[in-house]
Amino acid sequence: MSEQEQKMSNGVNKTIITIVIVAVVIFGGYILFKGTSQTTPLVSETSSQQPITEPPASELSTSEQPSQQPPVSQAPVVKENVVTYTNSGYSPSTLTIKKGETVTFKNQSSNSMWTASAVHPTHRGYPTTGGCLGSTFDACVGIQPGNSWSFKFDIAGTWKYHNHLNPGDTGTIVVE
Ligand SMILES: [Cu+2]
Repeated sequence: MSEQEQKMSNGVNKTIITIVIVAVVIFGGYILFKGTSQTTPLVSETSSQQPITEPPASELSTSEQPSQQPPVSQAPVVKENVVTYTNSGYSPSTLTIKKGETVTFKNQSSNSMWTASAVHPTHRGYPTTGGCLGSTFDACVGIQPGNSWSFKFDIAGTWKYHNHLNPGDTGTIVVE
């Protein structure tokens, strides 16, 4: 009787110990698995999201800059100094240009336009000689409606002019 009880109690103890060991192993393995499964996704998410979002932003900014630069560099090349003459007179009445630049006088009036340096009628305001009357700043002929006449200003100063055929219409070119 006592031997059987001891055998039975030993058997019960062995199964309890085995269950406890198995439970510890399973529980421990679950904690290890849960611990590693929580830390690894956090590291992989943050490290994988940053490289994906950052490179396209830098690639877009570098690819947009070259396409925006050419129009900016082309704009200063196209510069034209134009004074329009209508039945109301010269417009703009005062035009400021750089030394060496050319001004084109466009006749959009219904009459001829003889642009010439002040002062009527001698035309000697602009300090050059060799013109038909005085200064070379002189169209020396009536420009027909729809046509234009250009003059290159090589001397800095404030130069007044007028329409020799209608001296009341005047304007000013400021050469810097
Ligand atoms: Cu004149």
